[in-house]
Amino acid sequence: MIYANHALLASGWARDVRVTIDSGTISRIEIGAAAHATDTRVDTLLPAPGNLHSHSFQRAMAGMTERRAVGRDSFWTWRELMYRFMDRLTPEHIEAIAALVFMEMQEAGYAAVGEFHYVHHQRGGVPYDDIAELSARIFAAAATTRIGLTHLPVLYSYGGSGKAPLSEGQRRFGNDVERFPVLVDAARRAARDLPADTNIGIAPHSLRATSPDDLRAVLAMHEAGPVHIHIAEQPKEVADIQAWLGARPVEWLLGNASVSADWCLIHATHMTAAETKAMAVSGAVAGLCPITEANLGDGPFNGSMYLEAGGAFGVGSDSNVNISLTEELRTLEYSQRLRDLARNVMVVGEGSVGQTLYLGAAKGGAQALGRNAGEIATGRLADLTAIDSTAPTLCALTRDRLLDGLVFAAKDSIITDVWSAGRHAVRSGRHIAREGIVSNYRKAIAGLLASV
Ligand code: NGQ
Ligand code: ZN
Repeated sequence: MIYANHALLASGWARDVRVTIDSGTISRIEIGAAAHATDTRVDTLLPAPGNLHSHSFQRAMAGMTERRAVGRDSFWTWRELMYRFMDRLTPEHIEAIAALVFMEMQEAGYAAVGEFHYVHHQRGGVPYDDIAELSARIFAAAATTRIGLTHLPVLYSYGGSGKAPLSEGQRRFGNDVERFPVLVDAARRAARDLPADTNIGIAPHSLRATSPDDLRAVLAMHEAGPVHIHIAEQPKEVADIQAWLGARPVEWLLGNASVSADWCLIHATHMTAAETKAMAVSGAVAGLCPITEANLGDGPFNGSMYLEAGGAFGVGSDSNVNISLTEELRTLEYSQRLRDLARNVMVVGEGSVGQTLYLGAAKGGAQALGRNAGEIATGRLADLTAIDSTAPTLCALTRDRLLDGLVFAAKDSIITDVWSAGRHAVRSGRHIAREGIVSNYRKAIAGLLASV
């Protein structure tokens, strides 16, 4: 049982709240209750958002691509460096990095992650003996950290739009539409021992890494669950797709696939007003990754118009160059302010920007991950985070301003506890398996550097 001095329930703020959890799900909420001696006591309880987009392995190259090479720096040159780094990773590296990343996510207040998993094969592109070896490594990392996992095996068949062949650096990603379902089935079997809140979806990587026919084929095979796709992140990508398919990426996708609430469109940075409104109406979630989008020079999302049109959104840490939920939300809002020379953009009408962003990301994140979560209510998964509202950063704020303080003013050290479907993984601000995870990571990185 959790006892919170304050809790932000689906029905609003409440005091002296006792939350009962049964098999990972919230079974009872008592308001104005007395604490029992055995309760876990926290100051302020919030729904914990899911992180809807991650490529965990990229964490290990954070800080390695921030040196200027004149005339040679763009998203596309970053991608070359990333491919080169990725090529040296072994299954052991991938598991150790993923465990560190998932732990850091939980310490940042995320209860769950959507791992957009596209490194499948050995160097050169030959599958491992177990075709889902690297999915199994992600599962092992999820088990170690106890994070809620939505695994998204990726179909990546081409090197660029117009069915260009895979480049040397992309061989480890490659599957065709025949082999892809074999991989997904193997991943499903390997995930059987994970907790019941584990979910498996599919992810056609992007329009440029698939083809209209292949996309149709994998969607026809996919019975239920999340569908994630990268879309319209870079101007060159928009121009290439337009030249090939005769429409802009979001325009093409909305016109040619039955995009619905099961879908998550990652980035969707470059959209016309018509695309923005149509995407909002589709019910899909915009998977925004503001820190990575800033880091890679993608541009600002059309946030104000999308929100105005009622669009669903969530956030992801994508390249994991920095893992911070509050910073993702803050960067999203600041990208709008810098573009519009305005303040308090990401809210419809009047009200709290922090609360709009935080609760919006909790709701949209849960939707994108296919998790029955996103708010504190009976029947929902116990994806919960606790913060200390008595800390100097927040102690002056009334409840209706608390999430503004959290998003704009606080450091992640304000987070005291995190539960992933009731699994209490972060206590007193630290992950319970931190020591072992960090020492494994250090060993893996030492091995990686020695192999160069
Ligand atoms: C990714 N990253 O899947 O990690 C991509 C780069 C690619 C972003 N789009 C790889 N930010 O596009 O092939
Ligand atoms: Zn991505």
